[in-house]
Amino acid sequence: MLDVASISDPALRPIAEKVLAQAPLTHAEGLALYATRDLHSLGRLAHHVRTRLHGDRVYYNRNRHINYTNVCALSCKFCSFYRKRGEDGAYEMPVEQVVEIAIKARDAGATEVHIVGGLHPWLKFDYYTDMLRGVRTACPDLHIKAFTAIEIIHFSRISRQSVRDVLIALREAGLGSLPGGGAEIFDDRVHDEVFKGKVRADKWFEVHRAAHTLGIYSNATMLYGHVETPAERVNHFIALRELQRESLASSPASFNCVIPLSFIPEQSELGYLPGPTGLTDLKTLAIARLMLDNIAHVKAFWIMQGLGLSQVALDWGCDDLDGTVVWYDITKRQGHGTTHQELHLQDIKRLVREAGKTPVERDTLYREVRRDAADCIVNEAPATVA
Ligand code: V47
Repeated sequence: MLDVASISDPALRPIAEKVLAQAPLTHAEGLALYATRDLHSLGRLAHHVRTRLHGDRVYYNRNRHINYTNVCALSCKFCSFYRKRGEDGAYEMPVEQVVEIAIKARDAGATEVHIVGGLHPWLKFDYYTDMLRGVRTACPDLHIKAFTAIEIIHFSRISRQSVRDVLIALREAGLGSLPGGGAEIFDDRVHDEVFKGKVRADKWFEVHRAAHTLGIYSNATMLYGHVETPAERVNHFIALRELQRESLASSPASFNCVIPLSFIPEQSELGYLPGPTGLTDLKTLAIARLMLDNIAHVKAFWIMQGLGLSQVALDWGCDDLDGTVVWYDITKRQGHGTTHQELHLQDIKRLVREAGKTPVERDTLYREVRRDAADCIVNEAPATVA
């Protein structure tokens, strides 16, 4: 049990009382968490919540990220992934190539493919539905988590359909859930400075609200450590908490997890920025856990936080590490400049066990996946773990 009297920063004590009472924290309390120098108490508070929700379990999945194109109509300053049409290194994968990667992933034991790309200026909506159908037909048991809210808005424009109709068409073609990307920071000042040209926060929310209403689960991200302030990060968390409250009031479909993404400046237009420090990483992950009392999981995405810090984060509010990933093109730090960024199963388990926790393989919807000695999934209908 957390001992409030042992907290040395007096500003944290009333917050700790609220955390123990499971009451939602205010904006001012979120700021007090960022301002504190009592780091151990902040970590303990987040760990208390994480342990209450998940015990010593740490979730991971066997997945493949597939980035089908890096051609993008946008030019976000934080992004080193996008290329313009015809530019050196620009690519778009034919549908067959995406399907081939999915088949290899399935054969290697993956339960999920995570498919996202740039806003390609000339691919038609059929390309995306054909891609989903192709993967679903070849691998009926593979969960397809695909397309950020920004891509969904782009599809709505190119196909002249409402967001809702686009989601229905994608689900019909095989879409299982939406990833959390494209959220960046929900703030007009930051938007205009760093990702002008992208739709604003209201559109991101429109997509996730529509998805939840249709029974489609999704995730949520926040890109931190560039030009945003702690106050803007806390606003971002509160906006997510509000939509989650609204979604949970009407349907079980909601945000599965929140993923605070640590900004990697290299090769981007913001390459002159230092990027977040280890303390900003740890504080942001812990504060995400404390502010988002109605989102079950907080993911430390090892690709961006790095393996070392992600392991430490398991004691700072995080209960999920994403997964095996294998190929990742959006940032390349863990791949030493290449897209091959793979975390082997034995390494995930070793990291988790060394942190004194129990590794639990999950599927996209956080149901436990059990396997036999031959690596075949043995649970027919996986049990929900949180
Ligand atoms: O939307 C882009 C971010 C996101 C950089 O839903 C950058 O399970 C850091 O959303 N440094 C895509 N981040 C990744 C994403 C994601 C990742 C893992 C799991 C899930 C999930 C979602 O990457 C983009 C953007 O916010 N990003 N550039 C950068 N230089």
